[in-house]
Amino acid sequence: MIVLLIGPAGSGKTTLTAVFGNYLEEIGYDVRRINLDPAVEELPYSPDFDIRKLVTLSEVMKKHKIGPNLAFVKSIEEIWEKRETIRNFLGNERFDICLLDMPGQLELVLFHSIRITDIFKSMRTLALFLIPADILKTGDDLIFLRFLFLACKFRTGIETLYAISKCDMYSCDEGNVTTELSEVLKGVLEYLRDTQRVVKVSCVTKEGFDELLDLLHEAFCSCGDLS
Ligand SMILES: Nc1nc2c(ncn2[C@@H]2O[C@H](COP(=O)(O)OP(=O)(O)OP(=O)(O)O)[C@@H](O)[C@H]2O)c(=O)[nH]1
Ligand SMILES: [Mg+2]
Repeated sequence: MIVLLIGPAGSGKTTLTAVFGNYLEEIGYDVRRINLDPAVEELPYSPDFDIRKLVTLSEVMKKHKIGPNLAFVKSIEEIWEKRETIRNFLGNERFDICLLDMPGQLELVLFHSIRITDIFKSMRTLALFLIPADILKTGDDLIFLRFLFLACKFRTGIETLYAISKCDMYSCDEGNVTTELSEVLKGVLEYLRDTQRVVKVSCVTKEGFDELLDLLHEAFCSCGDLS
């Protein structure tokens, strides 16, 4: 099985790849570790496949003379072009579990027109979404993170599970947080029931600006009707 470790920046994907990988080996699993982060400088594990042999963020920045954010977008395109190399590696290896350490830029998983997770889709793949305990304090946080998790699940089309990471550092009693949930859910349902008309804007033709301005004003209007 292949496990894609996804989650917000700094949620512990790389550390889990190292430490959980060691744990799995200790209990007899044949483990592979893949680094798919073109920006990482140092890894706490020795990758069996390292995307930096094919693409690095610094090279992409230099080549295109661009900053790190756009370079990340471009590096996803380059990884996609080289996807057969990754697929061949996986196809030729025999393992019980392959831990795949994804980049922290969640938007690259979610919002890029290329879904790099498609590289692994036809294989026996799960995604594990890490929710770092430090940002899980209230019911609101839980709702937000669950939506983010669901967004990953729908966007990738890969069976996705979630785990709370770094729970040694922070109290992460999801039970406490869940007690606030029903109140928050009521608010979410209200929010989803709201119908807001769709406004389309273009910065080239400047179309839709009047409608956008109307919408912004109406948000503060006592009638509260954005339909
Ligand atoms: N206390 C504690 N610290 C952790 C744990 N997991 C990760 N960390 C720390 O959190 C920081 C970020 O961990 P990483 O594993 O690099 O996180 P990441 O999700 O790979 O980060 P990006 O790739 O930059 O998105 C590091 O300083 C880790 O040592 C954990 O379970 N407990
Ligand atoms: Mg990492």
